[in-house]
Amino acid sequence: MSDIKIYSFDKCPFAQRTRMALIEKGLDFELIEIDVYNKPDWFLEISPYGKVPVVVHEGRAIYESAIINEYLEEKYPEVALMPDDHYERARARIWIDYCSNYYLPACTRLLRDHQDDDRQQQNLKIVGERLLYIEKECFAQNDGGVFWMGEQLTLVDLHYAPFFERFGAYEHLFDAKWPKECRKIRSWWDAMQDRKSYLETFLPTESHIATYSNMMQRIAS
Ligand SMILES: N[C@@H](CCC(=O)N[C@@H](CS)C(=O)NCC(=O)O)C(=O)O
Repeated sequence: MSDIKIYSFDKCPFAQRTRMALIEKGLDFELIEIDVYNKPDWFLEISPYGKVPVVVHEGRAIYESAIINEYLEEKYPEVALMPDDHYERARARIWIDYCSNYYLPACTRLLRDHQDDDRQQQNLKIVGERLLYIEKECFAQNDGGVFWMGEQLTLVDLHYAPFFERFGAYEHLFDAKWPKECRKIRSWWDAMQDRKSYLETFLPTESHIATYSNMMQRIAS
């Protein structure tokens, strides 16, 4: 039996990040599916925020996907998912932060404001601008390699991938579009979709459309 347990929910993009990290690192783990809409009482004892993902390792719980992934990186460095160079590591963390504080909030506003045409037009513009920023300030600065940090797949790729997977649902529901200049992001996304870690964790666009439609109904009521 594995000594890593991950408490997850198949539709959760944050849990997907951590499942992808475990798979990329080739670690054995036990996957425990939690229905986040109907959480068992015992789950609240190991998840202080009541959220997935939680990893229990050596009998102790670790939560928050970005922190779990850093923990796995430090504990299991054999398959490295962060650059060696200190500056590049800092750069990787800046892009992880950009996802959490800029890219993802821009996408989340699409769900929140879908009934307000003016705000939604502004939101779509901001999503496009953030994609262009990533293309120019990150991908265009790399010497080579298809990944976010260049040649090496890192935690940055895993941090963003679940939200690019969901872009098809933004296209369908909100008419979101990738700026055509985002060619390097496109190549990245093509490469990511071939990864075993993606193929074992992704859900089809129809599933995301249904999830977001339900979420929007809940927000509206
Ligand atoms: N910042 C957290 C976010 C995790 C999160 O929001 N998980 C959602 C599912 S996608 C959840 O467990 N929601 C249950 C709840 O809030 O009650 C992380 O990165 O791990």
